[in-house]
Amino acid sequence: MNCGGALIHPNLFLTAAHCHASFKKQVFVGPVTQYWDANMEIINVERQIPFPAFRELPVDDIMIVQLAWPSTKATVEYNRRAQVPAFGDTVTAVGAGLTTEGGSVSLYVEHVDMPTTNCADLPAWLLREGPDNHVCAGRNGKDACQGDSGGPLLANGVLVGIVSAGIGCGRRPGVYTRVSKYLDWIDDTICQYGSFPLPAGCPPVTPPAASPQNLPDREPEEAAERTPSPAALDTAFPTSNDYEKVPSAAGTSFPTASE
Ligand code: 4AZ
Repeated sequence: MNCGGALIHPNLFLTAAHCHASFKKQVFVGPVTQYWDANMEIINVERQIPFPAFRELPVDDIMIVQLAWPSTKATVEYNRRAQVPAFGDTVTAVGAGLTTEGGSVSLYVEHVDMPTTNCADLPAWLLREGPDNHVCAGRNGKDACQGDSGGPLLANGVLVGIVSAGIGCGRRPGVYTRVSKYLDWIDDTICQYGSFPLPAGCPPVTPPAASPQNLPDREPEEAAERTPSPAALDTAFPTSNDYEKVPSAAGTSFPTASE
């Protein structure tokens, strides 16, 4: 079963850590349906960055996937406020997963509006971290289902949750990873793995000046004779190398329909 995700930076999307098997090689970016659509972009996966503490669903079920080149699709704003969504707020789950429990996958990206609900009537194994790390929402037939995992839960168009787990579909509230709990990690990961331009809040990228401390541990005369090989420069300045590589790859490999 496939998973969804939400683009939070041109080359990074947010999804569930338990979706790692779905995002190994390539992803479709767009409003993704089950059949080919000329608006979809096909982009290779560069790396998966699961939240470091993730072990098994539904604890810390959050991951960022780095694309090999940036998407041209619009990114979604992610929620920065711990008090959002408030209890009872209307939230919207988006995905192309099953339309009913045990049913068939949707041919279209669909969405469902529902109120956030109390997580307390879910079994303990679903809420091992306590409700703070989750948003619970839905029931009475309004819910995410298999195949929607990793996809967005929105409040007023802002990403507040990630489809994570549930008991069946439409019977009990669904469990979503609460995005605002992982804000520092998301911000840091964007600064570390995002394509340029980076968000204004990222530390400035200044390649370290070549100095004896940056060279391999050798005798001074030997180090002075050494000219750094291209490979050594790659390791020393990964960010400037990325900067040159990413835009040209986007232009040549997979032109989009609009070009
Ligand atoms: C799943 O298996 C899944 N009802 C995701 C969400 C829900 C159930 C199952 C919520 O991906």
